[in-house]
Amino acid sequence: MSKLILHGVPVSQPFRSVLWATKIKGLPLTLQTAVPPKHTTTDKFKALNPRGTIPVLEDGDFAMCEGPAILAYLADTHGWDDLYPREPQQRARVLEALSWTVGTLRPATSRIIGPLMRPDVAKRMAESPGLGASIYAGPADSAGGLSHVLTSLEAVLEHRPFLASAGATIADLSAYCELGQLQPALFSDPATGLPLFDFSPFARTTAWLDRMRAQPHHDEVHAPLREFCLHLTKKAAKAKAG
Ligand SMILES: N[C@@H](CCC(=O)N[C@@H](CS)C(=O)NCC(=O)O)C(=O)O
Repeated sequence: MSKLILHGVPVSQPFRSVLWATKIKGLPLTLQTAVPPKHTTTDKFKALNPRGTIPVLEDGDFAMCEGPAILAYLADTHGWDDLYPREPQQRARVLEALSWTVGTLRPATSRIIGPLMRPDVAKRMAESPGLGASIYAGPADSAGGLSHVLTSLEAVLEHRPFLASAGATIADLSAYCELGQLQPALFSDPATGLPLFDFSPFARTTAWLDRMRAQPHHDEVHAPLREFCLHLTKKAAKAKAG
């Protein structure tokens, strides 16, 4: 058994980004299923991560949470300098893009996909429509919010092919796991089969998504997301049929 244990589920965006990096780098990892909120509210899980979120990484007697921080930790401890450069200004670009993903991109994408994936999130959003940029909760014009966010992404991608540099870094893995899940090939509205977002006005973003889909292990890491969407689609059809 690897001394590294990753807790979570592959339909979780930050979990997927960490799993993807370890597959790209061939780093052995033990996976431990933790489904929120069922498994993440237990005392045992809270001892590992008092915030009660996935992913959580255990490295011997050290445990940590937050996908981007886990990516940075693994890169530093395993010398993944291509994915997380050590030169201060290059590293600053990666941190800039990671901060944007967590603070700006993820709230916008989660508002679209969160309620489709999780009934408890849908309920929370319906009860608190004015919670602004809080994760999984926000204004009803969620697609409009994401369009605004992607306008700024388009401006960044005018300068370089990936978010922080000429090659993919941990920032691209993290951002793609949030945004890429809205592509129809990975997830569509289970009730209607319709795409979750129209990427066609965003040419540079579309080209970046293509570049990210071409990264090693993309399909393998994203297969569970597609399977989950198909499962929800079947469930919705069954419910409709009565
Ligand atoms: N910023 C955190 C977000 C972690 C997070 O919110 N994870 C979700 C699943 S994707 C979760 O565990 N939610 C707990 C819950 O909904 O009870 C990260 O990047 O890891």
